[in-house]
Amino acid sequence: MLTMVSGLREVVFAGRSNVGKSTLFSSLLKTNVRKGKKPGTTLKPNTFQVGKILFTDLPGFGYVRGVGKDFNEKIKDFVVHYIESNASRIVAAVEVIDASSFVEIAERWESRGYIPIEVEMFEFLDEITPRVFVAANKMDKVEDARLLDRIAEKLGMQPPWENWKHVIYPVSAKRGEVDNLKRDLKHYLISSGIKDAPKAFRGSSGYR
Ligand SMILES: Nc1nc2c(ncn2[C@@H]2O[C@H](COP(=O)(O)OP(=O)(O)OP(=O)(O)O)[C@@H](O)[C@H]2O)c(=O)[nH]1
Ligand SMILES: [Mg+2]
Repeated sequence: MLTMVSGLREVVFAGRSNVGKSTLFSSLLKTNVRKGKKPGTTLKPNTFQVGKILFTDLPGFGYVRGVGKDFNEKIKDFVVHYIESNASRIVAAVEVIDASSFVEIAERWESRGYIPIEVEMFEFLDEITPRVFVAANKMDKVEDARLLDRIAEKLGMQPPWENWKHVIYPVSAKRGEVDNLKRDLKHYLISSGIKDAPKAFRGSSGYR
């Protein structure tokens, strides 16, 4: 049970390396964080705070070229530990996935007998945070939108994906096509009593 004291509240952005977390963070919010051409650009959290709402862009877990397996494990442990230790103030998590490669990567893991790391992360976030928004990013690279059904299925949601529009948000952070996610995240935060929330988002000024 969350104690709704007047302290800081937090929204975390999590996901594999290179899925576009930092790009999405900057296209939703009135801030510019470092984005990279190379995976592993964000090695420590970027934060953006407006009043009592804190947004955190976490480092990407999963395979990061050139840094070795131990380092990757450390990032994943860091992310899990960060979320666990801040759970009392986290009101939502945005799990960013690369919609154009998610299914293929998940199936590769499954064929080796593993639970895909992004599925595991979704289940973890779903359990520990009050609300998870899955940002299915890089939709500009997806030719057949039915791929979203397969993404939903991998995450344990019965297709069609349209039945899960309050969970799965197809976006293109690079093109700034994020209005669906922006609207629902903003409304969710307002309805959670976070009056500073609207001021944090791009294209919105002041209270509403
Ligand atoms: N095509 C396409 N590319 C995108 C989109 N969003 C981000 N990218 C690209 O994906 C690459 C990684 O973006 P980042 O925002 O740095 O990804 P990240 O998830 O923060 O990466 P880490 O910090 O390494 O975890 C960059 O080259 C972005 O330009 C998108 O919507 N479409
Ligand atoms: Mg990043």
